[in-house]
Amino acid sequence: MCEPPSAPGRAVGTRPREGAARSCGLFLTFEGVEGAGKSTQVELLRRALAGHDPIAIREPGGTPLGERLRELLLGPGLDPSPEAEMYLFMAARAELVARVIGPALAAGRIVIADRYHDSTLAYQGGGRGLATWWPETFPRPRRTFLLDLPPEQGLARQRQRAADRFESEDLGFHRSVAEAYRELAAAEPQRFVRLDATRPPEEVHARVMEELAGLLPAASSRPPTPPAGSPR
Ligand code: T5A
Repeated sequence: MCEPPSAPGRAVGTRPREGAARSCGLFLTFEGVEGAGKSTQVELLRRALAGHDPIAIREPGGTPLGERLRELLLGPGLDPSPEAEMYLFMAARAELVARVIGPALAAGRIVIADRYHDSTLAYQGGGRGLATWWPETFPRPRRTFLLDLPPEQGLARQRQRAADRFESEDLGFHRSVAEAYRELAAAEPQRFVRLDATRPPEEVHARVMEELAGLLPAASSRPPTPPAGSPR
């Protein structure tokens, strides 16, 4: 059974929330600008690690509440204020941490996330200019793969489909997001792995696998979970 990490002194009136404090599984996240290839890499990694029965999730989403918030956040019409937007992303994440990520890590599972809290730091912090922070109850990923791609190239990859609320932002916004990601990676070089996302998907995936050598537990004997009904 996993042990909770040693907790620093906690302020009166606060308590660790369910599922958030324990983290003995392996938590991996993918980040980057629009169209950088995150979903492609999450799927390649999920298949490569099938013997470990990993859990793949996307943000915002991954829970009934998170999927509802995703519709509100990405769809047109509501145009929330920047601060309201930030708290809605974090509410979806709090639910995902409590219901999926925390319990999975406590059970020793591998969790692969298509975006996580670094997206809030980059988009709402860098893009919208808000003051952001890392909540104590959100587990830190062991590795975060930052797919480096000039924003204009990522947006060009998405042109075949209708743009959501974020893809419709101007290039200056997306450049600020990209710059924020670079700063986040520079501040935590032991967690972030920057990958050249202009390379073909299989090549990027091979670099991910190289980086994971030594981090992966021995393959589990647990039978793979069928895709239907999985959190992603
Ligand atoms: N957001 C999210 C916030 O503002 N704050 C937050 O806290 C969070 C969590 C999410 C939006 O919400 C914002 C950020 C986002 O704008 P989303 O629909 O989930 O919206 O958008 P993205 O996460 O950006 O996902 P995308 O599907 O747009 O991009 P991906 O996943 O990076 O790219 P992918 O894999 O779908 O690939 C895009 C295209 O490129 C091709 C693929 O085949 C596909 O056609 N491709 C490549 N082409 C060439 N070379 C490669 N290496 C390629 N890899 C993929």
